[in-house]
Amino acid sequence: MLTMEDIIRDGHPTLRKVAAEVVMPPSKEDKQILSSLLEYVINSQNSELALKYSLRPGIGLAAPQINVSKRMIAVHLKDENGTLYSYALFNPKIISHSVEKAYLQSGEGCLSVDEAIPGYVSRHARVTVKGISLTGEEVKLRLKGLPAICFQHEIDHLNGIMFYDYIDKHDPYKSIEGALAIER
Ligand code: K1U
Ligand code: NI
Repeated sequence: MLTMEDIIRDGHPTLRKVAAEVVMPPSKEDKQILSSLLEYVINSQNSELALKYSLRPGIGLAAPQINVSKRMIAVHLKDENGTLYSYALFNPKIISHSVEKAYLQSGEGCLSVDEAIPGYVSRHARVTVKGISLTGEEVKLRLKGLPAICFQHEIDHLNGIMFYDYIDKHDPYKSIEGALAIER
């Protein structure tokens, strides 16, 4: 079981690397790593387990955050309608996206960043993501709202990009023209 001790923090070089594709079919070890990412996110949203193991709550996690530079992510969250998005994917890829932008009104956080970094993070409002599930099926997801933002945040981790890279240093709350503001 993963804990916060397994999560590397900002400044670690792995967080700035482009992660390698996972060779298909995945090895037993890669499947185990991907399952452990999803398990962390689910456990972290369980208040009893979060308290017992000092887990910081998260809605997503990417393999580079546990110092594994391979293209694997897990996401576990509900959208504004209560629909659950619970996915563990190998080699996730954004295959198309909207021109329209969106941002989280409350800003973003990251389990690899211990302090809050205020500001708007510009994202695509809608994305289509493809990837391979733990059972080997190809998954294609059309996403908007918080799920779209979360998948973009996690896929950025696979490319060495941190959420604060998008924040304007001089004006963190600079308005993003035509962008949708998303509440959570
Ligand atoms: O990748 C990570 O570091 C996890 C990160 C993902 C994320 C945050 C904000 C926007 C998009 C993606 C987190 O989960 S930070 C914690 C968080 O946002 C949250 C935790 C519990 C409930 C609701 C939100
Ligand atoms: Ni993050």
